[in-house]
Amino acid sequence: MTNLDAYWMPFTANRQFKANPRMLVSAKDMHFTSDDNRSILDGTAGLWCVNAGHARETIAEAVKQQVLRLDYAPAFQMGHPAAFELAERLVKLIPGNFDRVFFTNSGSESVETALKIAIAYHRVKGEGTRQRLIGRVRGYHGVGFGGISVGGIAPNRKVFGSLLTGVDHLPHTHSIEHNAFSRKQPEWGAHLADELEGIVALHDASNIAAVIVEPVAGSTGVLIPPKGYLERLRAICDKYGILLIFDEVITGFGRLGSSFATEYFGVIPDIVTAAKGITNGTVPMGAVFVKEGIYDTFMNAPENTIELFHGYTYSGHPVACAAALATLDIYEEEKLFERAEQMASYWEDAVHSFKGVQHVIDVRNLGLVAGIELESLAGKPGKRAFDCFVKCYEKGLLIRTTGDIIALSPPLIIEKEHIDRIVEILTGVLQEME
Ligand code: PXG
Repeated sequence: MTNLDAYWMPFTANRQFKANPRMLVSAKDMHFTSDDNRSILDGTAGLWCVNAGHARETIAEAVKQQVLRLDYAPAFQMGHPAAFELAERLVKLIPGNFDRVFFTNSGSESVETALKIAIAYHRVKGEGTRQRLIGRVRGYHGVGFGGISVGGIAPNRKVFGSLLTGVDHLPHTHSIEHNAFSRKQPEWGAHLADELEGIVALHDASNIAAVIVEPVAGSTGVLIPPKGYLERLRAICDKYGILLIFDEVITGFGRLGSSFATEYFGVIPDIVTAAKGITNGTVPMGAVFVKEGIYDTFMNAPENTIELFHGYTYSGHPVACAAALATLDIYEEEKLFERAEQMASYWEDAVHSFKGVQHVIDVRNLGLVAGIELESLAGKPGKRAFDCFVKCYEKGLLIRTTGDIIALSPPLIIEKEHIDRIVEILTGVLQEME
């Protein structure tokens, strides 16, 4: 038996886990296999990343070939073909006029990169006072200091000191009172975008660099934007020359049944962050897309100067690029984004069948995402959902929970029978739970 002591596990109750480990040893398509040789249906695409399903042969082959051909090339002042090819493919995939991509290794790094680009962009334009960043309550933007500062999840912030200065937050848009059991976008809440006007009035537009939001907030419990909300944010940012950043780490690469949320909602931000599904979760990688004009603004410095003092040893790593190119091929050949769109109505009906099941106080959905909110046990927030997670795992289903919200986000290759199975297991667990 492997010794579990040395590994300090991320975002995990370490002692609880090590006392009763849940160990996955292999995976194929829609299923994991656990160390006690049980098949576990993947209701979460890993952590929202394995959009094309597990263990895809063509990605494995592309990775192997890349390691043998060119395992690594320095990322600074040197290049290799796959990074340029991938960037070209990505800007063609995303709608709107995004014309450049900066590569990172995770969603968190994409967020830090986007925030830094936003502040530096205003400075090179001669508006160096624009330094403030506006996030949103309940926002999740990874775990870098920038990301937790603009993020709005107290436990992710409170023990980490003074964070970034000059940050403010919009209110979140979640309201069970007004929007419980909405299908797709809820009706109530577009006016919450107008809170940005108040923030601008307080700090003055000349001091604000960017607003960052998740178009659909994922890890904070599946918060779907109210109808008209994102449009209003866009309009207010335009009015004051503030850059709008969409954090699409979860919503990118087909999750909503479109390439990006940007396409789904028809609202085009200035910067988009991505990661996760870019390589189907096989090799760490992230990307930041910038709208036409942003890159060009940086190109006014003398030609021999480095225009942006930012980057990672592994920006555009050859193996990540190879995995991403093979992943994009799968998305395209199997039309997985369209497939997700087609499956979304069956998914919607299925998850809304949780309405009326005991403990369930809300169900919300969009694309192949669903949030099922449970009533908390008195004095024990999060316990009911976590117990549900453990019981589902025992019965062969992987779900994610945050607080007392269950988040479902299966691989886009999911079949109706898998959806039925998710509903069957989860309903059974909820019915037998305290
Ligand atoms: N932005 C968003 C919107 C995310 O969802 C990140 C940034 C950070 O990405 P990295 O690659 O640095 O982890 C994320 C990550 C969950 C869950 O269960 C969600 C994430 C990560 C782990 C778990 O909801 N999102």
